[in-house]
Amino acid sequence: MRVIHAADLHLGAVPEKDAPWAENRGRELWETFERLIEYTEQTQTDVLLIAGDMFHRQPLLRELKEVNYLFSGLTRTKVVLIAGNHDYIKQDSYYRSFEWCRQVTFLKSTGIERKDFPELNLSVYGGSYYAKEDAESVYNRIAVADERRVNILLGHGGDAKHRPYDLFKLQESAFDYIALGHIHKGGELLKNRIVQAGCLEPADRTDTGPKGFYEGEISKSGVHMEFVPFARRLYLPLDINVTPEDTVLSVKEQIRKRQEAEGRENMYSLVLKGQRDQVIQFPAEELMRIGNICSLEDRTQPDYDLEELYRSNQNNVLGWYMKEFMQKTELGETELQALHYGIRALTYGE
Ligand SMILES: [Mn+2]
Repeated sequence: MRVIHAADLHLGAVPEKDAPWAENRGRELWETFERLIEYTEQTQTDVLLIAGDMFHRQPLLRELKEVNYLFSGLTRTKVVLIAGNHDYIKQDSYYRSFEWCRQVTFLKSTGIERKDFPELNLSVYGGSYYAKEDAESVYNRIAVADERRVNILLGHGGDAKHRPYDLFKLQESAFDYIALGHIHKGGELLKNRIVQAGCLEPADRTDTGPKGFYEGEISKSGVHMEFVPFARRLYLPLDINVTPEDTVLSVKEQIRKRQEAEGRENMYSLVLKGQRDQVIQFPAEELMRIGNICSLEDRTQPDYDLEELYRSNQNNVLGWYMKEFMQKTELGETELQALHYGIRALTYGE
């Protein structure tokens, strides 16, 4: 059968909401989800697994209705959901009473429950969070009812406070495929067997690298699941190597070119490295105005010839200041930074 395994959609999150170039980021998370449902329909997928944190917080009733509307248009697909630590089933959660369309199975037990799909010879095991944290290792010892069926475990967690699991125990289990969520980075813990889907769309700045879902074939004769990049935008590092020949304008041009090459829609953590001409300073605000830069770190050092500067200033306040640093055999980054700030203050009166 054809399966899509996604997780951590974080609908309702509004990343980068203060960035002028990303006002609609919250909306984009929804659009990517809509796109996923369209894709699921187009590919006539049999099972769509959503391994928790479909919502970033408690879902609103109208949000559940929108999600349900999208699921209700699926002509072939069975959707199986669990609640994660972000959208855990709170006392007054709409998850408790919501009536899903026939396509959806919501595994809302606090422990592990099983849902059989006889027409697919499939059993899906899973359960939901009832608190923000749940340190119980619920996934380590689950017995499978019938090994002749395709058995899938749908889980959420993987760190000490969120349903930690022992990879060896999962490996020893009788599950054909273990579809996990929670670790936004994603990855195949065991190829074609134990997989963290990663978040569908980066939900905050720490979610760097490729994002999407896993897709493929699962049957009793084998499992073949592949990562499908699907996010609208990614967070990427952007390192620029500055030389003493560079100016503010030349650096801006380099940033723009790199953004063109790696995708103008992506969001960048900019780091300036190397040596700059001593009269050049990079004004953060001006660089940020290029757009799609979510952080800026200027690690450049001015291109003073320290030895020469020290020699020619030995009898004035600049030399006295430099002496302490120059006597050391090696300077750490912080000391070097302090030395340069001092030189700048004493030389240019800034
Ligand atoms: Mn989570």
